Amino acid sequence: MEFKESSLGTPSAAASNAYAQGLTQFQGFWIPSRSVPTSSIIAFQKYFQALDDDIIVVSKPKSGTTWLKALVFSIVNRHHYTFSNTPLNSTNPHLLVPYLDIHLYKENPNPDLSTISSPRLFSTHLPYPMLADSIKRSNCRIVYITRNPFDIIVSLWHFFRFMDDWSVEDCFEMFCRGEEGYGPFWDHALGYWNMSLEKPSNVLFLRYEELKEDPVAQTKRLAAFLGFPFSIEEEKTGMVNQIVDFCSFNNLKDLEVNKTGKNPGSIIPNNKLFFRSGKVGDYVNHLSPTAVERLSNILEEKLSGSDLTFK
Ligand code: PAP
Repeated sequence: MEFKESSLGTPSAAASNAYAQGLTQFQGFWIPSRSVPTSSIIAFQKYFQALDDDIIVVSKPKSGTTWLKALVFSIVNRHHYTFSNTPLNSTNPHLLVPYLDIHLYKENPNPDLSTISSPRLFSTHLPYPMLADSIKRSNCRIVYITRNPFDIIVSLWHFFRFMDDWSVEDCFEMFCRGEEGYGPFWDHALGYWNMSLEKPSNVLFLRYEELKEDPVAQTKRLAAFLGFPFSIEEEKTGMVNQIVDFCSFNNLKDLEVNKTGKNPGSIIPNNKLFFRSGKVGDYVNHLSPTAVERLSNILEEKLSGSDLTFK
């Protein structure tokens, strides 16, 4: 196993960028090892035993994870809760669909997950090659969400301003080098893209922009994939729309827990940071056309030979 500390291009950027300084190259990807020690990844890979009905939400940070967790939780638990008593009213989605690496295997190298009721909902930002073998061998379902990388950069830059005095250009440069949390971006996305083609009943590949464009259709697609399809009766009575509305940016961001709450044990100072603007295409306000062209060229090269494209 190879470890390598991140080195930023310029000493001044390195001095001010705590996020980048915390990156460690591990098993071919850049891991934010302050929040995800490599020991917790190793423990997860060694001990996690996937069950066939497990559901695992996967993403790179800032791709729509919080939104997808809320949707998955709502779809799977819709017969257990109403919209007035769902735990989502008082608990941030990240706690309801916990991270295997950032939470569970960090707190305890071999946690007892046997008491969690089925289907168990987990999440991770880890790339496909780093998943526990038991996941790859099992029949469990992986839902992957990705987003156009330009908006990811802007979202990431804003997010880490709570601890980093960095510019959007610093963030952009790191991204282009592939040197950002769980990056390179293209290798992360390609891993799940290829698996979604190879094992379509086990890996669903979603895009933030498609979810924004037609949330009802994508939520139905998601529910069917998860094995919790909406009945005709549910569709008629508006259940899909209600879930979509409940999990919308405007509704979630205004819940007290997401306005003023903080997840216990998290390095993130408040849940509000998970809800910034929730828009597609905000990058045009922050990245120059030259920068966009440069990253587009990098992506074209890195994704060549695959059908994977980003809007
Ligand atoms: P995470 O990796 O830290 O969990 P993640 O949830 O993947 O972050 O992404 C956060 C982005 O999703 C933010 O985008 P922005 O910075 O461009 O605004 C956030 O606003 C957006 N987001 C959060 N919840 C929703 C939602 N319900 N609908 C749409 N976008 C959302």
